[in-house]
Amino acid sequence: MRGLLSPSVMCADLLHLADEIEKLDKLGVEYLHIDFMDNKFVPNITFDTNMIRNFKKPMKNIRRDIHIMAFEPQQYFDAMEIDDGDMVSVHYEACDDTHLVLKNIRERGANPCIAISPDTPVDTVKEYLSEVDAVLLMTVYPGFAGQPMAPNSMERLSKLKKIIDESCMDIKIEVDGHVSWDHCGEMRERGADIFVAGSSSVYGRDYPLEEAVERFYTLVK
Ligand code: S6P
Ligand code: MG
Repeated sequence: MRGLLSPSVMCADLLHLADEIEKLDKLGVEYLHIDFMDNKFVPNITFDTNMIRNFKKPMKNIRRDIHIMAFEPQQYFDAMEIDDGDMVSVHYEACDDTHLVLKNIRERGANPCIAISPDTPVDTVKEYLSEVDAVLLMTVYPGFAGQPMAPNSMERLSKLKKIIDESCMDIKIEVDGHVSWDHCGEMRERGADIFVAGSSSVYGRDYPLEEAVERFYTLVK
């Protein structure tokens, strides 16, 4: 299966979001990466829950890939209208009871994912593998687009791939943060399946969106 693309909507043209989403949908892009922040777990704010709910409107085939960078993420699920078709990542570092939060996502018919920040040991995810469909490996510190890659990210990715292979479970690896033109190919080789593409690739404004998407798929096939 080819590498799957999840363009980060916080890096898109914010004044024309419906058009941007429609364009990605028509291009056959798998996911729309939506960052939600509470200004506590991370020192920033992006889209509110109302907007995240409204992102559904222009979507036909593309799916929401909601990355919640917030403490106690379950408090936002109703307002975001999380349901089947959504992929939802919650941070291990932000949940009191991560098992319960992942179960809540599953019960809504969505795909639960566990996210880990760069300073969290990769081994931490072992305990959750039977409850998730993907692990989101942060390759920058959560909170902002346009950052350099966090140290040891490539080694961490290989380690995560080994852990998942050894588990013999069907779990995808999503990489998020400085997934650049220069790094995405190596990330694919090291085992990443889903690629969050932001200002360092698809939204770098160096190519028109259609061309950028095509170029990305070629690099991660
Ligand atoms: C960061 C967020 C990410 C960014 C993405 C942007 O807190 O979770 O999803 O949107 O990293 O891409 P880039 O290429 O600017 O790092
Ligand atoms: Mg993200």
